[in-house]
Amino acid sequence: MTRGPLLVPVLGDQLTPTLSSLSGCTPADTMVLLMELVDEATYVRHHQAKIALILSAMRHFADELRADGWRVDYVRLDDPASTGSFTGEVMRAAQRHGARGVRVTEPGEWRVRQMIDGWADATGLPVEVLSDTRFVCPLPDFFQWAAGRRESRMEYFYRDMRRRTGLLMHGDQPEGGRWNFDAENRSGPAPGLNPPAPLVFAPDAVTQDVIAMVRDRFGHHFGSVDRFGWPVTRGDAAQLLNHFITHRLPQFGQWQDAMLAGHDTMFHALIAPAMNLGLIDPVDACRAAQAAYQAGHAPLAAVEGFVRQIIGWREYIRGMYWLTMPDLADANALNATRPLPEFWWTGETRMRCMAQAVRTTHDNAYAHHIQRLMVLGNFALLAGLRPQDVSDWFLAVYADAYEWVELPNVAGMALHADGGRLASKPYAASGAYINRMSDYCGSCHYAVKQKTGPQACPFNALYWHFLDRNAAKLARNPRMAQMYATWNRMGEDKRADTIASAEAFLATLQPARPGWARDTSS
Ligand code: FAD
Ligand code: DLZ
Ligand code: SF4
Repeated sequence: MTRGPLLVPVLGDQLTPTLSSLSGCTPADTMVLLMELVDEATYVRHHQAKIALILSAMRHFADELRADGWRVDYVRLDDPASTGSFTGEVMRAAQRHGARGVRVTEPGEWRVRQMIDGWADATGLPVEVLSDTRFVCPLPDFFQWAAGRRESRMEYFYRDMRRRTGLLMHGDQPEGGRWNFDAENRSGPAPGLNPPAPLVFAPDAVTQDVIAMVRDRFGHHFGSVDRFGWPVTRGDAAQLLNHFITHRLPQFGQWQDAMLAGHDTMFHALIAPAMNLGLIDPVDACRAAQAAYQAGHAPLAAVEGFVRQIIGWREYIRGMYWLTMPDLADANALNATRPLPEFWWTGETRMRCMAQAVRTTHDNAYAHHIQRLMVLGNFALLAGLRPQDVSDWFLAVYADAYEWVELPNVAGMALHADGGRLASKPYAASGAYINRMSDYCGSCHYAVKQKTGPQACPFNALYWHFLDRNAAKLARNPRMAQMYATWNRMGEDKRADTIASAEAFLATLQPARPGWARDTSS
């Protein structure tokens, strides 16, 4: 019988010392395995900065574990013997160390779960898969919560999470007497609004090495590493969170939905990349925000808004991912078939809002929530872009993108491709919304107030085109009734003009060249 160590593979987004797979293990009896993998960098062609972030954070985490006394086997990307895949490397490591078994925390992605489910056969060893305790809601609890309901809406789930964590609670009652202060969190930008500069971290020697390797191996991927400034250690991530709590949280709520040209981060926290890697604990982040409220530093509406995003939306999105996979990956309830346009990769468009969103995505591997939902997502919804193309794009380009959080946001929240399981109505909006929430439209090539014709803001005619072509699926939704009533009241000529205008715009869209998101050579 083999008496070697227990092999504990730690995946690239499991960089947490209290990870369930490590808890209860003793360093002397355990071999931790971290793997830099070509397959993971290329199954979609991730943004260069995202690859640099993950690999640098992995290298720093290996050092952190070694400093805590763990034995770490670290497979580098350029290891000539590497197979490039999770399964291949677990098999090699199991042999190398004569492992007696494998222990792993459940992964974030369906695709990786399928691989792990094959490890027992591949290695001939017992494989234990443990729950990811870095989330507030264990998956079985989410499934049970969803099973008893006709509609599994976020708001009710969120209240359960408030009760479960005790965040912003007085006994069983919500702080301030209300669960939700969303209505106070929707202001358009005020004149002179000047968000604070984001905190950026100069790459240390480890990150510089990784950046050089990424330029060399993945320089043809979308994006740039020229302005890389993400935190890659637990200490830097804590500093980023503190910076947010001190300088941004007090105004986060009020300007949460606002957009300003050139201000790529507004008052947002910028913590999702670090949190999704495991460098920031979600509940700790919420407690820090709660403490700021208790100290009188930040208003309740801002703090509640922040807490809702994390223990509400983030947890709910994860639950919905595992509840609806694998079907969610192919969902296309609105039969949207238009290919992703090339300008999503090049940024070459005269639509100023879209150009701003693609530029910050390219430069920083980041765009804030309203750019993702109400500019990019809204465009994809109205133009009828194919959900799988849109999802590949979102998965590739953002530093915080892993399928468990990207796919439900794209297919469910932005595109309504899940038929409304996640959101009760599509987030569809015309140019007026973007004009109200941003300063983009004033110097755009297009006229936001013009409804039809080549100079008109494309969102305007596209909005009605979307409603018209999806009437059979959406007109009976009570939350859409007013929009359909307005459309039906419009004169025949005006409607025909609107449809023609939208179709003229759609005809100008050049489909993206193959190979941006996925390798199409084989
Ligand atoms: P803030 O705006 O400061 O919010 C604070 C935190 O709340 C975030 O860090 C995040 O952890 C959490 N949060 C807020 N909204 C959501 C949400 N809808 N789902 C999950 N967590 C949320 N988030 C990702 O982490 N990865 C993704 O790949 C991703 N893809 C998205 C795609 C679309 C189409 C949309 C509409 C949203 C997506 N989001 C994604 C959610 C959200 O936009 C990002 O979490 C946020 O922009 C990250 O920036 P921040 O840390 O500055 O967030
Ligand atoms: C996204 C990513 C990348 C680019 N590289 C690695 C890697 O080299 N090694 C690794 O363990 N994980 C990587 N990841 C994250 C995985 O693709 C995967 O998304 C997560 O482990 C979630 O299942
Ligand atoms: Fe975007 Fe239309 Fe405004 Fe131009 S006019 S920035 S396309 S919403």
